[in-house]
Amino acid sequence: MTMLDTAPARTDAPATLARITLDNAVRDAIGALLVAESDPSLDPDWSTARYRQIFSQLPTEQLQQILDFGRHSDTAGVGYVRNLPVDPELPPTPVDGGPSRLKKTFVSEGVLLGLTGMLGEPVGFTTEKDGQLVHDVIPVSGGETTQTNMGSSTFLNFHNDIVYDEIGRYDVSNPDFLVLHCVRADHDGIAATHYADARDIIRAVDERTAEILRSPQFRLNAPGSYVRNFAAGEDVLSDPVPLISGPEEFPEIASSANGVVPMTTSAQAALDRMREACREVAHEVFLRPGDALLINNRKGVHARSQFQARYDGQDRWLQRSYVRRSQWTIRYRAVAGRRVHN
Ligand SMILES: O=C(O)CCC(=O)C(=O)O
Ligand SMILES: [Fe+2]
Repeated sequence: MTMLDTAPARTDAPATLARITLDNAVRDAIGALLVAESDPSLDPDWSTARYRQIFSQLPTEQLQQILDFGRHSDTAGVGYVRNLPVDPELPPTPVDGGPSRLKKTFVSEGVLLGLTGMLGEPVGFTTEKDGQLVHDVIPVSGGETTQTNMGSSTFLNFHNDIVYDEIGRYDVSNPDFLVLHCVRADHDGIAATHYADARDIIRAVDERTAEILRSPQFRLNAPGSYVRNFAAGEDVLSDPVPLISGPEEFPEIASSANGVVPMTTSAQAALDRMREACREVAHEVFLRPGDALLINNRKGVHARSQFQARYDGQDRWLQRSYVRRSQWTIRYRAVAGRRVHN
């Protein structure tokens, strides 16, 4: 695992982690505007317009850095944004997984959707957090060992955020990016978010493994939340897919936290090697309030370490958004009369 602050300088490869730290003055100026805004779920289209206006206060270089992160194939897969404004007062972390009904200000939601708006469009899926644009990622009692965002006591495997889709592919209509924004850290400060970039993974594995990863010998299980809520707990496997695809220089990776089923013994060996490689090359970030991670959901896979949940109102609390560069190509999933997707 590459510790962030001790990562060796790499001269031969593009940096796969970008860092953006706001100046205190910029943080305070943006915070003062966000604290006056109301709950964005009341009128999301108005609010996202307003957040674009507010975040245009970033210095041009930082704005460009975030825009470049969203638009170019050769930029980093993960962006670590720090010193963001925080809410003046925080209610307890909801023990039921949220949303909180006690949150009086909406600074964290504004930061999340403001960053989202620089990468693309926030999207909601009815099968994930009921179509909401702001997802609460909170440990939930009973979910400790699940491969979902309710988990805590087990390592959440390297994965992309995928969505069940009748077309048989879960890696097509899924988000291009996700943003993770830390509202509250875990008690012990040990919960780490990992990101492994497919470019680094490919470099770490041998040619034969890469070749197998590029062949359609794997089936992805649907997300844990889908299996639980919509499939009576039964696995729902995708069509056979490759885990790595696309040009050598700009590979795309697809993997499921809730189970990847290799169809041959060599595919199993390649998957095992890929998982090992993920741990070897991953960036590791311990998110704190005021930190956000911009995650390219195609260039790499992410994971979360174990931590201890206490369900005492002070547990780890992230907010998350799903981002598409365009909603046009997923219009076949549009829910009539609502601006969400099924
Ligand atoms: O909790 C984390 O750090 C990551 C969780 C995750 O994978 C997600 O919310 O998609
Ligand atoms: Fe995830």
